[in-house]
Amino acid sequence: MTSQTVKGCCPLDCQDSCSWVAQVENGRVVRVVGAPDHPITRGVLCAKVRDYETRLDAPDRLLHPLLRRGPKGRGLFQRITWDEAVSHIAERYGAIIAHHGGEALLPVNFAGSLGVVQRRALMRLFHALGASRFHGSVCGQSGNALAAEGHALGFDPEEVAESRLVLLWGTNLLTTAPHGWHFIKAARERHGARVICIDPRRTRTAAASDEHISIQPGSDAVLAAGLAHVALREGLANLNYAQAAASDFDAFCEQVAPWTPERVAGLCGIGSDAVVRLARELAGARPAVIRAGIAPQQTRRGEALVRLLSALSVLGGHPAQRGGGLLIETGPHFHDARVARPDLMSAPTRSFDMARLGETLTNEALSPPIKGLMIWGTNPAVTQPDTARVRQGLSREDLFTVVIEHVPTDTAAFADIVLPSTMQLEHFDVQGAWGHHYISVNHPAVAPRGEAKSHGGILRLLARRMGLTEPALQESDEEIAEAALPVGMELGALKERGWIKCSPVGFTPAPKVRLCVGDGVPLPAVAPSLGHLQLLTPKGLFFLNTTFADMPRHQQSAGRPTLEMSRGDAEMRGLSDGGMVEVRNTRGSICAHLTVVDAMQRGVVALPGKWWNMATARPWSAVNDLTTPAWSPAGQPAYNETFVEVLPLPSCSDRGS
Ligand SMILES: Nc1nc2c(c(=O)[nH]1)N[C@H]1C(S)=C(S)[C@@H](COP(=O)(O)OP(=O)(O)OC[C@H]3O[C@@H](n4cnc5c(=O)[nH]c(N)nc54)[C@H](O)[C@@H]3O)O[C@H]1N2
Ligand SMILES: Nc1nc2c(c(=O)[nH]1)N[C@H]1C(S)=C(S)[C@@H](COP(=O)(O)OP(=O)(O)OC[C@H]3O[C@@H](n4cnc5c(=O)[nH]c(N)nc54)[C@H](O)[C@@H]3O)O[C@H]1N2
Ligand code: SF4
Ligand SMILES: [Mo]
Repeated sequence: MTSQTVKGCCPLDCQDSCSWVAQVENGRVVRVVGAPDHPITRGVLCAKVRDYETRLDAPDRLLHPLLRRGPKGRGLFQRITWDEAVSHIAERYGAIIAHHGGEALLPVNFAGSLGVVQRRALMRLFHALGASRFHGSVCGQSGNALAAEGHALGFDPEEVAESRLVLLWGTNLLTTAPHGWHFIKAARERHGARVICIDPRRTRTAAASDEHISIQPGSDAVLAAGLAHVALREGLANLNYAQAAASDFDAFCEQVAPWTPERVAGLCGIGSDAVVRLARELAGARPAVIRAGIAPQQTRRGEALVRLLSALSVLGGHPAQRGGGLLIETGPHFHDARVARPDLMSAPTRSFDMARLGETLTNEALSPPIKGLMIWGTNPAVTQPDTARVRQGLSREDLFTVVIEHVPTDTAAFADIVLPSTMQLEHFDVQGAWGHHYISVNHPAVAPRGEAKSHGGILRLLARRMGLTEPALQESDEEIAEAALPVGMELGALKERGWIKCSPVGFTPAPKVRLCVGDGVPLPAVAPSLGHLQLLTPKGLFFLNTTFADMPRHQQSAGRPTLEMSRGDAEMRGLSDGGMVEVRNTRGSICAHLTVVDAMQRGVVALPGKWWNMATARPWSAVNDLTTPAWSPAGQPAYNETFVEVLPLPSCSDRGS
């Protein structure tokens, strides 16, 4: 028997970017365990990834290239060889470029794998072809916009251990970035830090906190304005710090002046005394961390929310002390974007917001129209707002679509060609993180299953077949990865050590940031309309967005698509716990099982986990069939501004199709 351990890291779109050790026996991965000596991972992987080796043999794993053999969206394919697939793609892309120009091609990618090779290598091909580009985010674009203005949105999470108050603002940390809890625990033990969680739902994180403040979704910016109001009125603000950090401090004081605790309380669904108490506690902590999630940004007024959270942090002078300040996201000093080699473009090309794919693909006024698509590391037919329009675009007969995937997703069902991608245990990669300061390496533990290829491998094949001679298109995966390392970091050292901490030096907060919300009033994003329920679609414990929803173990752990509703709302509608319901609005309708919960804001329902149709063989399960096609000015999709009705349903199969 041969047995060996291989150092790697988790590629999923999660702030913890864990390092792992794969135990390989006779050429098979028998176990994947958290790296015991990694300062964040500390030997533990989460409920999703603790049996990651089973993902290699997912029952629906894609093992060969496929060619479409039926109407788009049906997922009917026939197996072809790599040679046939590559020829077909080269021919179709070539013809599109000849007739419409390079900009008729569009790559679309998100964070399915955070590895730089898997994520960025293929961009070299599209840059060299003069393809259209993409920008924006389906995740936290409001935060990105404020960071670009110079707001400090993060710091080393290990410093949270020095915090005296942890304000968990719209984050279900124990589910979505569980290793962050190590440092909260340390702050409690060392400094008796209090932990307060602000969330419309009583999540496991809320339950583990010292206090849960249940809030009306979308009203957080108002609460923040109220907290600032009290801090200023009671002389609790750190005026020296705030005046030095803000470009518009006086105007900000005027802006929050009308936001009395009483006025705020009504809009937020919390008591005015709680607003005053929280303001005093936040101002008095030396320092406090405002640890915010992504979900509260996901409205049309996401930028206002992030700006006001930053203002609260500045007003208390929290960033001046170790362990204090706003922490939404942070990453190591790492040049992810360099891997894409934008210099390979001979001239700058047009760029589309990747969070508006439905619009781009159905826009008849585009010149040239998008005629060729390549999608990897994202599942837009399930995750984008207004998925009906995304699917409408993907259904176009004149659109040639290549999807690179691990499993046959709802998006892959629309592809003309599907290419099988390697998984993290099968390829070499290197990655940064968006929740800590470590750069991690991933060594392949086993040979690829079937005919799966790394994205570097796919790049090299396609570039050669398309007659592109640029050396950057033939680099090895290790050479591609190396481009992302900061100056002075040796790939050899990283390969040996597994991870290296490298705190950011590139980002310096602007000397003065703007605290005022542009249009004056931080009103809630939405005024709930009578009789309708606001639908939240938070993250599930056993899925990573849509990933793992096809795995038997994960499905079994997650149970079934479940809608959480407050007892009062359920009684009003005559709905009972465990019953089947239809969740619908003018855009669509899905089925779920009802769970009646006690601690939940009235007027709010939540459907955790991103279920999808191909994985569950349950049609009508994808929540974005219902979400509002709306975006903030910065392009933040407003998933959480969705209103629905909930009706009893004897069974989903009664619905017909
Ligand atoms: N297990 C697991 N972990 C994940 C993911 C996953 O799918 N599964 N996804 C990863 C990704 S891509 C991301 S972006 C992060 C997201 O991480 P989080 O932002 O922490 O995740 P969510 O569950 O979307 O939202 C957190 C909480 O915000 C609450 N919330 C919703 N709207 C509001 C609001 O208006 N105000 C307030 N105060 N609270 C609100 C929800 O009830 C929810 O409990 O998680 C990452 N980690
Ligand atoms: N209603 C609603 N919509 C949401 C959200 C929400 O909370 N509510 N969350 C939003 C957020 S925060 C995010 S980040 C987005 C996520 O949106 P997506 O990025 O589209 O979601 P994922 O499920 O993470 O999709 C990743 C896909 O990449 C594939 N993949 C993983 N690794 C590789 C690889 O190495 N190679 C290839 N080729 N493919 C790979 C996976 O199999 C999976 O199908 O969804 C957004 N949409
Ligand atoms: S999903 Fe997150 S918590 Fe789980 S193993 Fe990966 S990085 Fe760690
Ligand atoms: Mo995300």
